[in-house]
Amino acid sequence: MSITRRELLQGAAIGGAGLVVGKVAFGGDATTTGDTALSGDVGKIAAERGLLDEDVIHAVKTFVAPGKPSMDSHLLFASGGHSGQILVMGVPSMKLMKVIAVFTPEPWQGHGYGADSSDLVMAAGTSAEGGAVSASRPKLGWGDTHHPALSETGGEYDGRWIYINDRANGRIAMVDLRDFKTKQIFDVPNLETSHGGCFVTQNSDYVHISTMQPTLTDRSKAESLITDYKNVMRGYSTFMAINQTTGRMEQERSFQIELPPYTQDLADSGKLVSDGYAFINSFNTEMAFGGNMEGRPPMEVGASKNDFDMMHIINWKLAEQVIKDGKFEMINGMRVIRLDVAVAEGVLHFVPEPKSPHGVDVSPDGNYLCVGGKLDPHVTIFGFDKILAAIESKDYEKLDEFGVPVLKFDSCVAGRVEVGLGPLHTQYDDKGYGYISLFLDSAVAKFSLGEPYFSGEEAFKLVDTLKVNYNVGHLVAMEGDTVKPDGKYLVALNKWSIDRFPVVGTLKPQNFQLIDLTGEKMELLSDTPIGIGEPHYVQSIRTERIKSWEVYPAGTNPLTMELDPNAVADGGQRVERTGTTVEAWMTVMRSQFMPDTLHVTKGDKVIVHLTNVEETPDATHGFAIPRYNINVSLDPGECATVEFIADAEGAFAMYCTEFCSALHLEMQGWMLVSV
Ligand code: RUQ
Ligand code: CUA
Repeated sequence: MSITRRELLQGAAIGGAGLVVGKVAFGGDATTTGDTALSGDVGKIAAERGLLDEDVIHAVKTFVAPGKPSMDSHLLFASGGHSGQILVMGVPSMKLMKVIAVFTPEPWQGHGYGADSSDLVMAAGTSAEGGAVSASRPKLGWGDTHHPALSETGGEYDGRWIYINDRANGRIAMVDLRDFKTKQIFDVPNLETSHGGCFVTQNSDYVHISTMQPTLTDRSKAESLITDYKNVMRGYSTFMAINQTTGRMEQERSFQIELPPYTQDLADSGKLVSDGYAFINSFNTEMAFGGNMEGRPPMEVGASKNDFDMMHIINWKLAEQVIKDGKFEMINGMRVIRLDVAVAEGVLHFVPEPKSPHGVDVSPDGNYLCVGGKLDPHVTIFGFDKILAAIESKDYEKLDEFGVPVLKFDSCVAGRVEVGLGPLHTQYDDKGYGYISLFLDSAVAKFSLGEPYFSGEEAFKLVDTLKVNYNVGHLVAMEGDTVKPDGKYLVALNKWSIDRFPVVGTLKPQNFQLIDLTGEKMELLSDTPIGIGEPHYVQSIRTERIKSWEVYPAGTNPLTMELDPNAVADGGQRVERTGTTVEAWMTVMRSQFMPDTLHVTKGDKVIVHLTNVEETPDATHGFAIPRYNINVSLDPGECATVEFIADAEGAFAMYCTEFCSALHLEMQGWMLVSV
């Protein structure tokens, strides 16, 4: 849908674009209102609201009329930052559709309040072998979601699963897109924190994550971080194998590659010509670790000394072979290829990258790697063909202090484009352009790639810049990470929103700005405040690729997506006592629980199997015993189990938390706990 300003003002092409003009007259009336060229009712309303012509055009380009949800051509899956969740939004409407509960308990969906399906997922995510949690504060009650990764087939999104990393604790979660629920949280061994990823390989064989701050390899020697950083700290690049039926990560088939204790930053997967490779940026090759009170420079100074840091080039297909050959060590339950082995086997190479780099993003054809150096005004564009040739001819500049061969910078660079200050992350459209965020300039720069997209004078050129407001981090173009981007729209994820929205307290919302990519110049269409968390990265997918279920087959446990053996059919109800265990099989439907009264003795173990027997989409019921902190959400067809000890006596109200019918308030019951 692309309407020029002229067409819109003339009322032409609108029907063809699928928009209904109805009573609104464009250009039908000769009189204009104020200094707008819009006429009739539209001109009048625009003038009253202080809107300019282009504002109206932008509104028409992004408005989704009531009852026409299909007009959102794409969905965004945005990280929710340290809210620990994923936000689902429509494009171009930019409306929030859903918050998917991931690392943090979320009461609306009953995530983490007693149901087996979410409690088990959350508990499993805190048990890495070799991991440590405080005994006095043992529960990881939050995560810091950063980089979502949609599953891919042949480098295109397939709408099966989405993975996201927990920057805080080095975990990865898997969300099943059949029901938009979190099915697995995996605490990756040997990772204290994470950043590099998530990305999936082009056929979702693996989901990748690497360390951010490196890991202390011997927990019992904390002070050796100060005295012996270079030897006791290590980074890890992790390839978590994905089960192709369930989407779950499988530790036994996964592996890690040990890395020097630099700070591994963003990473991306090779695709097409570079399939089988992974690329991880790093900074702090200085190996600074702060200590300003002890006379050492603060981290920001210590880590910014070198003119070049090192992009890690990992040949993971070769690493698979090294693992097969048994050249690994088991560390905390994970198969690890040691650094010296990775070097000897040719799994790991470095190429210098300028000035504290941040994003590395692989182009749709797989050949270009665009790197933004936070302290360098250029985007540096590496050619994978050049990198491969340099590896093959051993075109090394030197070996770094860990023995890793460093390829010659000049041999690997395809082009450099001066784009502006603070370049970070690159996205791609369908025409061979890259779009890079400029944090310091608060802008987006559009530049051209080289062959086969552009050649000669036209290649590697800055072609447009657009101001955004303000302090932009990531960008997302529609399917802009895939082998076939859609172009059309770009979203800038701005960290600050000064003056853009009404003041809603001292913490202001962040600002997503929607940008039209269909014209020659980028055009800002809308601002959207994000009231939940600090989104870091977003992936976008064509709406039609999502084939979510609307109701579960009766009695489905979301954890297995199969019939739960404890599900009851319509109207079934049963209570059994064995010793001090009371087990109930309960039917949940409009507008009652069956049974609705539970008699237990103080100290009993209570197990309740709940089945929502509804077959109507949206007929979700809740099951809460508030004073026991139990709050379960049961979607139509869903079966869940709650288990607890009845350790407080009294008559406890049970009720349904969703307004499910006219007699929703009547949907309640009692748990009677006697001594
Ligand atoms: S990065 S701070 Cu995605 Cu620019 Cu995490
Ligand atoms: Cu069921 Cu309200």
